[in-house]
Amino acid sequence: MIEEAVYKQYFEALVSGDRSRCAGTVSQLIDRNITTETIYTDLFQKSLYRIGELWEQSRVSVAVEHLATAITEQLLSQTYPRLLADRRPNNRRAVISCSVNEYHQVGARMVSDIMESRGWDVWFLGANTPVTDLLEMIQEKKPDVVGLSISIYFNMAPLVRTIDAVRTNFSDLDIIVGGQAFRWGGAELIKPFSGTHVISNSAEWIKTLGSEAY
Ligand code: B12
Repeated sequence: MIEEAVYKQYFEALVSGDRSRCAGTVSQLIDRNITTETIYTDLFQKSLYRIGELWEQSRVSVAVEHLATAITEQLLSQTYPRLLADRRPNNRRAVISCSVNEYHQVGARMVSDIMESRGWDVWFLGANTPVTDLLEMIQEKKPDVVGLSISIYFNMAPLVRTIDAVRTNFSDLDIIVGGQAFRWGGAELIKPFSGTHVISNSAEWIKTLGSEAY
């Protein structure tokens, strides 16, 4: 658990763009054996959600939001080696990508990192992957699961087209979709596709990863 005072200290540093102070807080949490999954959700995710609220209310600029995201991406790289320390390969493979037109990639990257730490081999493709390139990657890597991320509701139609293409070309491949777009609905559009699961929040997908199906 991350104390409110520690979170606040980190958040102030993040908003002011103080990368080294943010990194210092993360190092201290690592020294205290706070799990990487906790750091991801209770520090990185929580602070970016807050930045989003402040941006929506015009209380921080786009520049501040970009800076905070860039710092967070660097901190993900800082914590990544630790995630792999106790990794035991499970011989399962996943391709994780953002959907077409989807530029929010931090959540999908976190999903990829945590799956990797749980033993998966993961290929994380980042933002806005065109459907044909995604299909080629699936053909090449032959994953057990493909994960698609979507944060913006208006990207739901391209997501559905992507799922349709994946299902048409790889009839048995498990598909998981997640991300904040589902806060505004959309799960019913995914339901008709067999073997496709919507996972709406991090607690749910961490639980799913630990279940027998995965
Ligand atoms: C950073 C940011 C950006 C950056 C992203 C850069 C990058 N490198 O990723 C940039 C500048 C590109 C951006 C652009 C836009 N953004 Co923006 N952005 C954000 C912000 C502040 C943080 C996003 C983030 O990283 N969150 C933290 C991650 C860890 O959380 P997460 O994505 O939810 O992921 C977790 C879970 O959802 C889940 N998950 C996610 N993906 C998957 C996939 C699978 C398979 C599974 C199982 C689970 C899963 O697990 C993750 C880990 O726990 C959010 C605020 C917010 N609430 O998140 C706004 C936010 C998402 N953006 C918003 C908007 C409106 C936009 C723009 C439309 C703005 C504009 N007018 O141009 C554009 C759209 C661009 C596009 N086409 O995608 C709105 C969306 C509102 C809505 N109703 O849809 C938000 C919520 C801000 C707000 N409060 O209004 N943005």
